[in-house]
Amino acid sequence: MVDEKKLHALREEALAEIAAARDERALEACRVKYLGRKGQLTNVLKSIAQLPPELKPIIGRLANQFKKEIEAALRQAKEEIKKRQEETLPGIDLTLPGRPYPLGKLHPITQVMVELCDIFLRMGFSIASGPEVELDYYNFEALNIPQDHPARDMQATFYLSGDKGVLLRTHTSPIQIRTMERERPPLRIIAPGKVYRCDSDVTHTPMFHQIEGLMVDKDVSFADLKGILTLFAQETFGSETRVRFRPSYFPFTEPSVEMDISCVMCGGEGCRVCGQTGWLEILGAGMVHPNVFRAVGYDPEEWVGFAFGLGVERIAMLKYGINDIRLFYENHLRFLEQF
Ligand code: 2NM
Repeated sequence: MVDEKKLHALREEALAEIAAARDERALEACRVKYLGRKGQLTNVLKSIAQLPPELKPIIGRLANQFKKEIEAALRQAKEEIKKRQEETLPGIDLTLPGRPYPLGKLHPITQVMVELCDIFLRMGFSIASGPEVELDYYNFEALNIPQDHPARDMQATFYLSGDKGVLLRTHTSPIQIRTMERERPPLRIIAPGKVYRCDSDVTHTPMFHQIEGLMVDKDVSFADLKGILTLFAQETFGSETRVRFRPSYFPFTEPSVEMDISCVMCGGEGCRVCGQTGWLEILGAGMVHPNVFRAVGYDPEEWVGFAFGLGVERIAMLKYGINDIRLFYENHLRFLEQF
């Protein structure tokens, strides 16, 4: 026969076992033991009918109250076990940092190309482009470099046709010629791109990059050339950079000059990089030759212009203190990742 004392003891036992259960299986065992079809509390509830009438309501009420309490305790314990399992999923530690994600970037030569082009874009120049496979006419003839001109050997050309009429452009000047053929002045353009010369050592690769520029108007002067190229040098190498212009020769400009900057390594004192001169050559330039204007149908009496050309790899080498141009094209990640 159950009495109140036994019933209280049964409740204590059940709640203690539920509290001690570590997993869902242990919890289910508790439920079966007390509330199952043959569970201890179920048996009590079944036996109420045989109790003396005065005990029936007391034991009945108590047993039903305990049943609810045990059911609630089972529910709560189940939820806590589930929560603890979610927090400790095997093999997944949500506090670990993410895996490093290697980012790609632009090639250093492309980075310098963009940087140099931006300087000219800010000064009002527009970007022009053209084919890398060119005709002799655009690469040489229209640039005042006739068939027998020594400048043709100077730029060891890759020819693509037996009659030498088709070639890989040796400079980006044919872009300027094509642009002048298409458009009337005033003109202010830069021509960035790949160029090809049969040449290979620590300072030459068979393919390299050039940026050439051209400004044509009624009243462009050599002073404009000096002003724009001085500003370009100071934007590229720092505002303390000094420049000097030396007389030179190009078939497509007259007069022609080469521009030097004060040495980026020693600041002009003289060092190994500048060969103790304090100066570094960075570009060639000049006033466009009247024959070039005639070739594109501009009247040389009406229009004047200046043009310039520079090698992007050379500027990148000076900017970053690199002594072998081939490093740019060996594609070693430990080199490329530094930029
Ligand atoms: C240079 C140096 C001087 C040049 C000239 C032209 C054109 F098409 F307008 F005649 N384009 N680029 C030029 C002038 C290029 O490179 C060292």
